[in-house]
Amino acid sequence: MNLTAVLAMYYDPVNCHCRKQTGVTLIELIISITIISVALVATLGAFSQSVAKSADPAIRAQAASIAMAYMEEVLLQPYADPAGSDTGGCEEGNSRDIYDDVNDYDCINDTTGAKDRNNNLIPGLEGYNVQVSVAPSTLNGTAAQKIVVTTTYDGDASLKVSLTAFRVDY
Ligand SMILES: [Ca+2]
Ligand SMILES: [Ca+2]
Repeated sequence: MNLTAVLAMYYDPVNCHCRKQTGVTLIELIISITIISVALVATLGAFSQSVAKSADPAIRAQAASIAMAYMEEVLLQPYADPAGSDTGGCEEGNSRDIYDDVNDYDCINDTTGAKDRNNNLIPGLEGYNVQVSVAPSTLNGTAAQKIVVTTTYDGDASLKVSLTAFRVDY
């Protein structure tokens, strides 16, 4: 086979191996764009759903802030009633403004909004609910009161912030 015959084989315009297309046709381009669009719509749809279902960060931060404020107030109280008449619960009933020991706060169940130390509703925080439980416990073998503060939000049943602390008799 001479050179002419070889060239004719490779450059034969009929049986051509030399004129392969290097681009894409319009049909291939349209199909590719369609597939990418469908994938993009599906991805964005899943993303927006997960964002919509997650709790608002501002509301979660506010709930945590309320829980910390209640917890701080409880921890600052004397371990037992100063009058020496501690019953192990809330001797003062629901009168938070005269609570004077840690386990008095076991009666706190604010379902109409977060309240201040004087038992007054705090404007703007009516949607938050706060429950406090105080129970005898031990911390590394030392008698302690276990305090749990739980905050929820009326507008989002999935939102729940819970803080736990131990108060020893120091
Ligand atoms: Ca008391
Ligand atoms: Ca008490």
